[in-house]
Parts: sequence; structure tokens; C-alpha cells
Amino acid sequence: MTENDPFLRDVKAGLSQNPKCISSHYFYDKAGDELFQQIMEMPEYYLTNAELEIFSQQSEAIIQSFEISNTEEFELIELGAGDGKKTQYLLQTLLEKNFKFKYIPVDISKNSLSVITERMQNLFPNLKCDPKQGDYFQVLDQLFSSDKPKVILFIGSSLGNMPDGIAAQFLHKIAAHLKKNEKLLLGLDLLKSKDIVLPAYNDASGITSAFNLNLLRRINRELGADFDLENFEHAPEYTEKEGIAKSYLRSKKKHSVFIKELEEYFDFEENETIHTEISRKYTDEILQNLLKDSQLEITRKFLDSKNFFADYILTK
Ligand code: AVJ
Repeated sequence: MTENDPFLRDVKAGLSQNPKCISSHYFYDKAGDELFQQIMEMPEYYLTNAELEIFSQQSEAIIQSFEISNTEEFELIELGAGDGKKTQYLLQTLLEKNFKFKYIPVDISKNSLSVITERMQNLFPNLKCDPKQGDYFQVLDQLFSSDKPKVILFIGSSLGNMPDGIAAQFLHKIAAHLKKNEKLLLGLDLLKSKDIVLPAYNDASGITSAFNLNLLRRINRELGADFDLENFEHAPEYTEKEGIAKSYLRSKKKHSVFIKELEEYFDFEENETIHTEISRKYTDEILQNLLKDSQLEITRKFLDSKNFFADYILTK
């Protein structure tokens, strides 16, 4: 038993807890990455189109808000670069306007990093692209030895997967890496009604359900478990009052699951859940609270035409 495998350790801890939980961080194996790509294309998942609209229509104003002149060299650092569809608009406008910059996508996954790098270099042969693989903060430590001005991108409402306390710590750590006047462009999904949010996490075609259940498939494959996916169902929840979409896997009946790598059985009651994800929805006030004592200030806010999503410019 390899107890130092973080996946094994977290699955053991999470399934031993009451209520059970496993981090959404583990959704993203190869199949999970592909399912997330499909999620971004579904009609119910409004987040991607809303932020794409902001980037495609307001990239000039976004760039102005960076307060960097096109004679000065700077570094554009993207945390968790994803597929780059949104960033593409920003890069295109920067290149058209002759800005002098290096694009530095940062990701823990070598695979997604090489996909994005290839995509950007095909689209923009003149782009200076310098991908960095690794943990965000380890990479930021390395990058901040250079004295070029920096803009950090953290888009797609990825912050929403963190509980508020962790999100605040994360923003404080980023702030600690910025110098006076440097910026963080933070993309956040805004608080809105249940009839819009819940379907985004409970689509009619069942892709989100497959995405959630894929976590059990991953545990079966990587940890030798015998989860029968038929015994679980995707169970999302959202109230506008709390503003947090939550996903669960709910056991349809009382049964046990064996995990070979742990040599341990885990018991499920009928209707017992494994909590797998939170997706926080924000207001200016919620963000202000996270930013308290961080030295970051909201200096601009870009909205889509439906006011569903916001890209905030935070300045140190
Ligand atoms: C990638 C974290 C923004 O929470 O909306 C989509 C992930 N989960 N559908 C989100 C996700 C279920 C997504 N983020």
C-alpha cells in the first residue's frame, strides 16, 4: 500500500469521514478533461460563453486596465491555462497592438500545458510563449525573480471550487507575489437565481452526471475499487441564499465497496452521499470580503451583456 500517493490518501480520508467527501480536484483525469470540454459546450453551462463574450468584445478595454504601455515589456502569467479559447482573444489584441510581452501558461498537467502551447503557437507564430509546469506557487516563486511587470490571469471561475477561507488564502498568496500596481485578472461567476445556475450543473444530456460519476471510475481504475456506477446518481444542489452550487454522488441503496489498494470496505447507506464539488457564485461584497487585508483592490470590472459573469481587475 502506497500511503504517500495523495489520491489514495485523500480517498481514504474522505470516505472515512461522515459525511463522505472527495475533492473535485480529482475529476480531471484524461476522461474528466474530455468531459469538462463537453460541459463547456453545453447550452446550460452559461459560464464559458459569458466569459468568452467579455474577452471577445472587451479585450481592448481589459488591456487598457492593465496600465502597461506597449513600449514596456511585461509578462502575462496564466494560472491553469485550460484550452485557451478565452485567452486567445486577449493575446490576439495584445499582438495586434504591438505590446511586448511573454505569455506564460502555468499548469500542473504536462498534457494540458503542451496542448495549449501548441494551440497558441499555431495561432500566433510570433507569440513568445514560455510554459511552466508545476504547482502555481512554486512556479510564481521562480517567476518573480524577474523584474518585468506582471499580469496574472485566473479565469473561468476556478476560484469557485475553493471554500471561501482557502480562496482568501489563495488570493493573499498571489498578492504577496505582486509588486505595487501589478494586476490580477480574476474571472468569477456571479450570484444568480437557481433556475439558471442549477441546470448548468444538472444538464439534460447527462454530461455533468457522467463527469461526477467518472470520479468513481477513476478510483476503480487507479485504486482497484469495485464501485458499481449503477449504484450511484449525480445529485446537485443550489440555493441563491447560500450562492454555492454543490455536487454529490448519492448511493441508491445500502451496500459496501471494497478498495483493494487500501484493503478496506466502505459502507454506504441508502441515499448516503459523497460530496464532490462546490462552485461558489460571487458578488462584489463576497469578493471584497475575500480580499480583506490582502493589499488587492478591485479597480475595474468587466461584465457580459447578461451580467452573468465578471472579470475583475485587482490591483496591488
Ligand atoms: C472549472 C471549476 C469553473 O465549477 O463551474 C463544471 C467545473 N463542475 N461543471 C465549475 C465544473 C461541474 C467548473 N470550474
